[in-house]
Amino acid sequence: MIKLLTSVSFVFSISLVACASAPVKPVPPKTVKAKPRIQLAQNTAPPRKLTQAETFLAWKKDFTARAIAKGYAPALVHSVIENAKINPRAIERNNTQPEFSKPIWSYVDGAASAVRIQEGKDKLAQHKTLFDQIEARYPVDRNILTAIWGLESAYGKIMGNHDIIDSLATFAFEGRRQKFGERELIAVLDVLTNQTVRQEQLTGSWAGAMGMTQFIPSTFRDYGVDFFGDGNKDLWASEGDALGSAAHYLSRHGWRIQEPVFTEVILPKGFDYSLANNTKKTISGWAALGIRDVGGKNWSRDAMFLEAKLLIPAGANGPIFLTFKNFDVIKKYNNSTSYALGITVLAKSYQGQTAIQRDWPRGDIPLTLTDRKNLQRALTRQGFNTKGVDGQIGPNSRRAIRAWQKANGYPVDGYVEKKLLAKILAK
Ligand SMILES: [Ca+2]
Repeated sequence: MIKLLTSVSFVFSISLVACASAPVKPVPPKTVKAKPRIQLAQNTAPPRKLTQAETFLAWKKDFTARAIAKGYAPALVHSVIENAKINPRAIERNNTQPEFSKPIWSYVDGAASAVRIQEGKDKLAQHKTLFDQIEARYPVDRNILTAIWGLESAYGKIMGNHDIIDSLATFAFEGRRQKFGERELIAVLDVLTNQTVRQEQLTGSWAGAMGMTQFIPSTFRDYGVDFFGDGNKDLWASEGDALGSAAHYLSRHGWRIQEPVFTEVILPKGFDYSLANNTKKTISGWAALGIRDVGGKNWSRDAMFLEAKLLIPAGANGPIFLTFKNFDVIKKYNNSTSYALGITVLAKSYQGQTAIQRDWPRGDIPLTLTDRKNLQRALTRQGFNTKGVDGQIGPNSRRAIRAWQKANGYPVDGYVEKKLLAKILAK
């Protein structure tokens, strides 16, 4: 599920950062022609609210007309849209924002479960020739590809059996994923126009992600490959097509075969945590600030030139990382820090390597959605403006948290769990 803005890996995605939410909006009314005066005088009651079925039908007619106007074959558009049904699961998931967050360590541990590691090792052995062929065409680490395969669909065992067109039409006709739904339906029209896939193949998650690598239709259209050239891009039954497509995607987003994904580090006392997240420096630049490899090793000469960003996902008491370009490339696949860590830990596990040395602060309890809103209100009330109360901890909230920590004598790591929240609320 490669995604654009939102993570589409809903099977495993967690909401450390909550999804954007918006109230459910009805489809805007069409332009109403002026009615005869006499009717206006009589018609004083407010218009009846359309039923869901009526709104959906109106959307279908409107979308069909617009797609045909864009030049898609009318017969194709009708065959895609006419039989689309509302997917109740998609409606339900569309309208709820999860209240509870899973701690990052429980996601990362779960990603590299013993079963998933063993199955991945088996897949690497079983498909060795295929991976040789894929790596020859796209220079991407096979362990990472296998980890993506394992996390996205349990190596092809859990791909979802929803009709993708139903899910996307459901998003498109109302709610907070309207733009996504429409854009992805257009992508469906593109791939069916190209005839590289058949409409009945298009099954997947309630969220619109398909096949072993959980591609949404626009990703399928832009990055899907027919690896052995049999005329069908089969992300559901062909390992070559699925893994080749994922490799193509990572490669086009800038995967660097010679570089690691991240390296774990320790910070010197009194380190300026505000350098975390976005500041890019070479390893040599970070070393000059006193950052060291967690195991005390010296970095190689070559490594000193690599550019990296500092990641502090669980505060000053958790493991801390320098992340490289490849970390960002994995986040292009699924925009989640936990996902990028989980994929890398799993990929290293296939080779018997441990990616993270220091333990997580497992006693910490993550904030719920309500907690995050209360946090934003309390900070703003105390003069540390979060610029809104939406339960999403973005750059403004992070800045406000750091300012509060600084003013109150806490480590300025921008990390808040239940205990610190209680202290902030008590002020
Ligand atoms: Ca194929």
